[in-house]
Amino acid sequence: MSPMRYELVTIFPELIESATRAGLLGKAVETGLVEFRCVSPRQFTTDKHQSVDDAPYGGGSGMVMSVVPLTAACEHLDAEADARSQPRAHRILLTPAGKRFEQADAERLAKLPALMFVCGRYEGIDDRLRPLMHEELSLGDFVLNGGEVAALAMIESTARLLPGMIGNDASLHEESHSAGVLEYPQFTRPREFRGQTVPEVLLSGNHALIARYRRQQALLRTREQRPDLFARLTLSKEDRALLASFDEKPEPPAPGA
Ligand code: 6GU
Repeated sequence: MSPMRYELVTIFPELIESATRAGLLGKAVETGLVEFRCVSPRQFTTDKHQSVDDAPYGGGSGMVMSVVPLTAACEHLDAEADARSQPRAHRILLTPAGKRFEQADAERLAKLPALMFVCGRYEGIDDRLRPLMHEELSLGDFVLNGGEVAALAMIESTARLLPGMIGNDASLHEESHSAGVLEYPQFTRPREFRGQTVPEVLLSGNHALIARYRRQQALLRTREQRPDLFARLTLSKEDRALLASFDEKPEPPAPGA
């Protein structure tokens, strides 16, 4: 299998390169599962200050990233792919005005052979860059100084879905099984920590009961922390019974309950 190729257009290539050398992502690079290509729009400037931004037409505060070096950087990456007979990358603009990125996007993008993340900085990007993009994505409703951290989040969430990524097989299956629900609480040794004990049911060895307890806790957590997700769930009859048993008696389900 040819590696998933991640291309980045950023004025901070060192930021991306250091993050992609660490941890599981670094391993994935070493084993040839993924590869990274970073280019800076600064490489494609012609003035002596290597400016990548300029004052906005119409006035106002702040600077705007220039469309010229950004376009040159994108086209350079395409030309490189062409020269290697590799598929051109799917172009993604990182902007807080984009569609909010979610797990379904990670799953969709992980299937593509190459992704290009175009990271904006400063107060904005010349709007004429937008027609060159396949899509625009945001990490959420908050503001970052630039798209780099958002790109890294999208890289990590797609890379971990790639077949052959270390340790993804069983846990990914569990994740899809519990889609739309938050994780159940987990515990490891010691059995008691500062007066907090591990729920008895987890020490019981009764796997059916443990599964029921975990499902109940996952549903409760989702209802409490993420009412928006909870509202979109289709609860089974068993799920409703698990919630009802908690609402009547706020404890883990008793044997035979
Ligand atoms: Cl993709 N870019 C910036 N600058 N801020 C963000 C974002 C992206 N997503 C959330 N906030």
